[in-house]
Amino acid sequence: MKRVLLLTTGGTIASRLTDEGLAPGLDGAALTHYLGALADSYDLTVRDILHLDSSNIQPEEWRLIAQKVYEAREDFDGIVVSHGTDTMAYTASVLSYMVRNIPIPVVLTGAQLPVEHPLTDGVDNLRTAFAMAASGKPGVFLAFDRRVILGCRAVKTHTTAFGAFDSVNWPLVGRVNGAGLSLNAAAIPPLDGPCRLRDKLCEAVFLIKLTPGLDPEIFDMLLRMHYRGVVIEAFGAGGLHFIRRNLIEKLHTAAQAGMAVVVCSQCLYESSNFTLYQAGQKALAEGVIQGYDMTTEGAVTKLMWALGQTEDLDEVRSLFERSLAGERSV
Ligand code: ASN
Repeated sequence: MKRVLLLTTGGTIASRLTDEGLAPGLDGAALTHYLGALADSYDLTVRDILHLDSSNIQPEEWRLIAQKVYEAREDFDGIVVSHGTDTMAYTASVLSYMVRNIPIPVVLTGAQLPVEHPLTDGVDNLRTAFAMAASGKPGVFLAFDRRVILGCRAVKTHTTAFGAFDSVNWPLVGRVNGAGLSLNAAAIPPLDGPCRLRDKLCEAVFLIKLTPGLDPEIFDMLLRMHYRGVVIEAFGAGGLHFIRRNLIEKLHTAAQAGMAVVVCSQCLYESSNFTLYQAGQKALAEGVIQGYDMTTEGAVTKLMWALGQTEDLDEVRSLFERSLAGERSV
């Protein structure tokens, strides 16, 4: 029997109705009760580490989850982390960097309906997550709606549908069907070294979604607030406005002040290409880093992580030129 560790953190899957709406109230023992006979298929250990709606999961909680995962890596064949869906893609992305090269599967899952609800999707999602955790395939993954997604490529795209997550710019890692759990080996990046816990983060990273006419003074405010990194979701393949309100000028100011700027597309699918248009090339000339086909969640957490590892902006740039866990196509 495969040794599987279930780390619980809260989320809808573990929620109950309170006077103030749904809130996490069930522990891991209650979750496993709903697994029924499935729990007997694994040598299961349960550890409750948090009881939070994932809106309250922040860098402090990411570090705790990463530490618990890292500590358990040699004692289990796989780890399942139950987690709220709202910020699960951020946690999955940041874990991909913090416990990079983890030698076992780490699988995040949750639900759109509490496990106590008669129509819950939670049991099904846990089933998929346990099967992936027992697969022997190393990496950080997200299991939902009978599909397995590479952690740093997952995006929450639906508020209530059971198929809440998409695998963005990356093939599905696995699917559950009549053949069981069918895995796509090509979608699982190979390990490229030993696993070390690298959980230092720089939380001073801001995300800007450009809107037509956005006031460039936003950059002055961010510098005054000591932000060290900014991810800009720019227009289309890669463009920022520079007439009347000159964002490019502010990119120059930001670069001079030592701020790392990553530019992505606000389109969910396909890659950025800032060389295509004048409105993108001008940004590249100011030294911004391209996000290419990374998800916003993958880019924001990578920037927090990279700035936590080094203060040298050239090193940050070189971390973005590489794929650390499959987060960008190279
Ligand atoms: N608000 C919940 C959470 O993220 C949503 C969910 O889990 N479906 O914790």
